[in-house]
Amino acid sequence: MATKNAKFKSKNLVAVKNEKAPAGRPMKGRDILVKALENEGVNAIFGYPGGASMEIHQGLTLSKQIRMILPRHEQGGAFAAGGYARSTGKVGVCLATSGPGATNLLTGIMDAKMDSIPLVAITGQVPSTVLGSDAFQEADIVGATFPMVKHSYLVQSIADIPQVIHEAFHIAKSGRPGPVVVDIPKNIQQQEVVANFNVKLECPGYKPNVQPSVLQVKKAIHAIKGARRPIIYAGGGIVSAHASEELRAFVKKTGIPVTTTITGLGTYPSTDKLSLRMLGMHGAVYANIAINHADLVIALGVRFDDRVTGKLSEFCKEAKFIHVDIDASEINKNIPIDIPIQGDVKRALKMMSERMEPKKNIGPWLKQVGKWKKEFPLKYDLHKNDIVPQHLISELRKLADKDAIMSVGVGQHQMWTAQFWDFNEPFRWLCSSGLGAMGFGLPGAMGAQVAHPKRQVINIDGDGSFLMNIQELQTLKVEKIPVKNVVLNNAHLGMVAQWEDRFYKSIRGHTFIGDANFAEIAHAFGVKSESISKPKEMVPALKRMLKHNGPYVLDVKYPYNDKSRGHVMPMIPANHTYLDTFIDEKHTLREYWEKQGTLEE
Ligand SMILES: Cc1ncc(C[n+]2csc(CCOP(=O)(O)OP(=O)(O)O)c2C)c(N)n1
Repeated sequence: MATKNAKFKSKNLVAVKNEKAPAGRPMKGRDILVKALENEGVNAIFGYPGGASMEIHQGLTLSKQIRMILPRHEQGGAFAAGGYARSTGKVGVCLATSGPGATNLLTGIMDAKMDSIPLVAITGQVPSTVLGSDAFQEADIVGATFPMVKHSYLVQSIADIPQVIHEAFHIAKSGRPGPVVVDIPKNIQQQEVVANFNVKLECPGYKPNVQPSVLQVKKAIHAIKGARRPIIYAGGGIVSAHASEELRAFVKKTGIPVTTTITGLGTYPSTDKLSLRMLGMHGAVYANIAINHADLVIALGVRFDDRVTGKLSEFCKEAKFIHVDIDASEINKNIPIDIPIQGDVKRALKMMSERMEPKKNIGPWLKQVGKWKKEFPLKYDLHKNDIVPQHLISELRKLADKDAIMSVGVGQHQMWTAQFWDFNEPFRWLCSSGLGAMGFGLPGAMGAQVAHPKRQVINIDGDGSFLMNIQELQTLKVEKIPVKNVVLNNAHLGMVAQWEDRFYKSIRGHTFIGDANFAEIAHAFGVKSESISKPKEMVPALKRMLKHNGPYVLDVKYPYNDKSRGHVMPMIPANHTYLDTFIDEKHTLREYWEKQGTLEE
């Protein structure tokens, strides 16, 4: 990723000053900031005040364009800004005071970095006159976020504010999107100047190339024409590039099957015949078998994450790779690429589609892929007395609006939702994927609901994850944000307990958390709620939740301690290959094929 950090602004980012002094009345720095944000089209900010940022909050009270949402923890604000961005494709904005306020943003900033989410995090800073003196609530937030951001600014002159904000938004959303920090000392917020909003972009060191090379595209087309077992491996880059339509057109034209990463869910309809749903550690068995039997992998906006590849040296040993990515540093990072295409994946797909004809030589491959799909479906068993989470997710999918936006925490519930929800469109799936940050679900959903007040926004959370930002229930209540929360409450840190069962002889190393009654907690926040535990209660309770026109918490109690239902299956243990997939609780794919006499290694 092209990153630049400037604790003190680098020469090439010094504000472009107009020759003539601007006309107009003097404005405070805080008001210049608010106007600059309005000029970027900002309509919501998730911000928590303090001494070094209250000046900005005063400015925001005067804005007619910007809705200020007060989260109850800065981490909630940063995740909410991420949820806003993930559901719109626009830049999410969060705001915090200096010191502890700023440091509380870190996890949300890192989450945006890992999943390439456009985010601008604004922090108040101690006055520039005392910077570096360990002043009260001073923290070097530019330094602390250095490895997490795409760029950062410590504003040193009030005159720079319009330029800095314009650049920050441009950098956050262009090329490979990511987080940008803007740190503004309090005295600069309070100074006055006649501002110049007529700013131009002057970033000579940052000009991401978007145009794919025609020569490389031609090479890719040649390889695709010749391939007999091609597969598309699509990721979050398709979402960032708004390239889902182009992906669908390319698949329609070529007939090549598609598997997606967890961030790529929704870029291709998961119920389509050519969809192989999600691949990787908890992906569909057939997706992992297919990609490992492919002769050509067309990787689009992906980063060959270890949760996808498993043991790198064994990943897709028979395949050639085409890799399209806007970020040159991703190409050849984990896997040597045969045909690299650096550029905008939307453009690359258009160029390839224009020059492609339908593939006629992949009939046997599609037949084989179809067989695997039939043989290894994603499945679960029902239980007479207990609610089965996968079943609940499938039932909720039937009851929810088709364009509902889904948010999740991190753990088993997250993987079950990824497996059993049908995703048809991008920007409807909010999931801390690369960072895997528990606590994302509720505030992530909150941010999306602010962006889409009329849409259904549902958070399927784990009890452990929900507890990490449970204070945001108060925000939902006070701000009238009608997020629906389903807490899959197994009294455990389920995913870690699953690893304990599989790799540590079920010794519980602090993974039992106790069975809280989340309905009662929600009630105390003034949020409507219900607690259920019996299968027959499930559908009526889900209906009641969806019908309610305010925020809601449905506490779903189910037992963890039944191995035959308690684990997320299938599972490829970390750093293993698709042959080591546990296709059920006890058996690997290797064992299954050995027994059938069909194993070839
Ligand atoms: C902030 C944070 N801390 C720790 C972890 C490690 N971790 C991954 S999954 C998990 C358990 C999640 O439990 P819960 O939210 O109850 O969901 P479940 O797995 O039971 O569905 C933990 C502790 C994490 N991903 N994020």
